[in-house]
Amino acid sequence: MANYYQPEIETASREQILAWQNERLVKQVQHVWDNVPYYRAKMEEKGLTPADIQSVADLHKLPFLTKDDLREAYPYGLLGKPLSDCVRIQSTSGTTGKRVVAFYTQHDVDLWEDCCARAIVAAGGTKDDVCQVAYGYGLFTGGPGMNGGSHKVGCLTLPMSSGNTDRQLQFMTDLGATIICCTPSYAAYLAESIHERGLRDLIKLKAGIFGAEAWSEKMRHEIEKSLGIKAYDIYGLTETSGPGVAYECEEQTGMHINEDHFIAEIIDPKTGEVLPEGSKGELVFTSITKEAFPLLRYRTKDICVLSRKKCSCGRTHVKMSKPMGRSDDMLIVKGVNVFPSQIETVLMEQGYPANYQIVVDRINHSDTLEVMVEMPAEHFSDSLSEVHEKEVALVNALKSMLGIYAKVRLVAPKTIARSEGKAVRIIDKRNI
Ligand code: DLL
Repeated sequence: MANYYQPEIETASREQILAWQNERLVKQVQHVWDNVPYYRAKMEEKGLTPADIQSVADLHKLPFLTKDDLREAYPYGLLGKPLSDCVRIQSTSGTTGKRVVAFYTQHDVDLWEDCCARAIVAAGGTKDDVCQVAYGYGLFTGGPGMNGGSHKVGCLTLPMSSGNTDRQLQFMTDLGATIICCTPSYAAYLAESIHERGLRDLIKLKAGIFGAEAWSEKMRHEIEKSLGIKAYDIYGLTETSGPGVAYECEEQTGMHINEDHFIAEIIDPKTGEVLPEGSKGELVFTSITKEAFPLLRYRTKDICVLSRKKCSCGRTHVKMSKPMGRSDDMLIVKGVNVFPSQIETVLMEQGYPANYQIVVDRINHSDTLEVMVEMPAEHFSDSLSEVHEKEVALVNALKSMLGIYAKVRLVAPKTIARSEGKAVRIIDKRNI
């Protein structure tokens, strides 16, 4: 019994979607050519003019954009509209160098909020719901995007922002929040706090919309079980607007990409070659409706797989798998590729909570990998030898998943700092 926010778009025929994409791509390329000298120069370098792009089939000819381009063009170099037409910026938390600043016209904000509204309705949201938005507000896109989507659906919106767990739980119980939007790691922390305070019976939540960071299926099941909700994934990035680029429906087998606004490609991150459907590779987005910050062939660095298998929810837009990692988050330890998500899967399979940290170092010219993980509270009283046995079991499980030795350190519950936004999972001391 699927619900849609914009049924005629969400369930449009594939032919219709392609027709929209063809028409909008041609217009977008012309818009960029006319208004974004930085990208026009890239096209000229390849000997391209807008006439070379007649349809989606020509997309592969266009040059890529990367985060480095965004930094180089900072702050106004990729603007597609005069500043006087822009009404908003959002920005990334950016760990190094310049931040990414994305610009929006009112029209851009409007379409972005529609995308977030689609996600909320797909999670069962209606005007009768109370939607608690516990993503950060401000420069981060999570709070503002979901806030706008929640308004559009007509939910009573609780603009909590992230953090202040006591206040979150007070509003959640007093105002009977039915939908919670936050990072999955904060959702896990909220669940933990709810149980500790004996509030479980006062919680009316039915759904959670969690994204902005990687989370495993195991973590989904844990959160669903402890909060008694259905947990939906949502994906997006500041560069392409924010949350709502893709979102999950009740099937929970991947996220529908809003293809009336974005064309998705999967490429080989090493060669840039476009890969056939079903291949695992780097996700690339072309925005086809953006006015202020139109990005053509933007390399996300997120590794995933696309699928056009028919979805039981009736939506026809392509689905992306959960990102399996980032091409830049992939650790290379002793020459072996290690994704944090692989480690998380092992930990959760072995019954550990998602509170862990991965520490990579280089000692005597040799890489070391250490996984610090919190013991579940019920095991904390175990004897030293029992703890050691558990560590050995984890070392073996990690070895069979990763193919290399990882030292395991079981630590007391609540030792690893909780995050209110995106969790910090990796400490790579080799870069220091
Ligand atoms: O995290 C936008 C967002 C806010 C998405 C709220 C969902 C909910 P950035 O801070 O620019 O934007 O980070 C974008 O976060 O390239 C992915 O690597 C990662 N990411 C976002 N959603 C997911 C997800 C927001 N559902 C980067 N699963 C992206 C895994 C995700 N990773």
